[in-house]
Amino acid sequence: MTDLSSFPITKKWPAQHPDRLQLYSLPTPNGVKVSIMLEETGLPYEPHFVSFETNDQMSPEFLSLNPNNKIPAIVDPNGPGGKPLALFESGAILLYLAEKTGKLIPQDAAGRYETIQWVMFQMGGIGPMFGQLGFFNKFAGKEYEDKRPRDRYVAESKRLLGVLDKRLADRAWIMGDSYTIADIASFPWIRNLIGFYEAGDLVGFKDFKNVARALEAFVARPAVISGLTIPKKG
Ligand SMILES: N[C@@H](CCC(=O)N[C@@H](CS)C(=O)NCC(=O)O)C(=O)O
Repeated sequence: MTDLSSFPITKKWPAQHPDRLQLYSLPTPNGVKVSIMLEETGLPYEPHFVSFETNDQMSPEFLSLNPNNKIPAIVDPNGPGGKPLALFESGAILLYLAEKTGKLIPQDAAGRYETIQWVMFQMGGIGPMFGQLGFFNKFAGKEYEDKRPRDRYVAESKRLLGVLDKRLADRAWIMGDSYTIADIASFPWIRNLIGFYEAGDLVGFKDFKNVARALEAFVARPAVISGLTIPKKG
């Protein structure tokens, strides 16, 4: 029987199935990257809901796993060398799971690094820029009279969408015919930008037809449909 008691996070979120990968998350654009990946690969896992309403991400138990107080985070009881592995940062988790399962990343070195490059493009560009646009368009920043900060992130988001649109002009997915972790990293953010953040008109999303086509294919995948609502509240 696997023992995860050395991980303080399991005190607040007890593992019913300690032999399964433990996911601590919330269905946000960063959170669902991991639940979608887990659904796609079929790895057995146990999801735990981290509530922002009660600031769970600031609890000592959560911080013991991720000192950066952000979801998603995991504990894999069966990590490298058969030892448990704790990990945070969605990009690192996607890479780890792709490597562990041998799925959703090309096996040749060049294809592998090209995929990692596009995951980094999402982690360093799409995520942070779209996130700021969300703040200035939908949340507290909406009230600011000076629209220059918002417009800066609109311009940068448009530019990033343009880069992706060009990449997808002659490809079904970011890496071509193969659906990979680069798609799992990116499309939850694009869905969120035009959905929850209500910024579709602002960024002129209708002009990014290749991104729109790939997004449509992404959200139709059964693993994506399931992953988008995991973990459930409660
Ligand atoms: N770079 C991190 C970002 C994670 C992140 O920003 N998570 C947000 C939700 S999408 C969060 O946990 N926010 C809680 C907080 O900042 O207190 C990753 O990709 O994992």
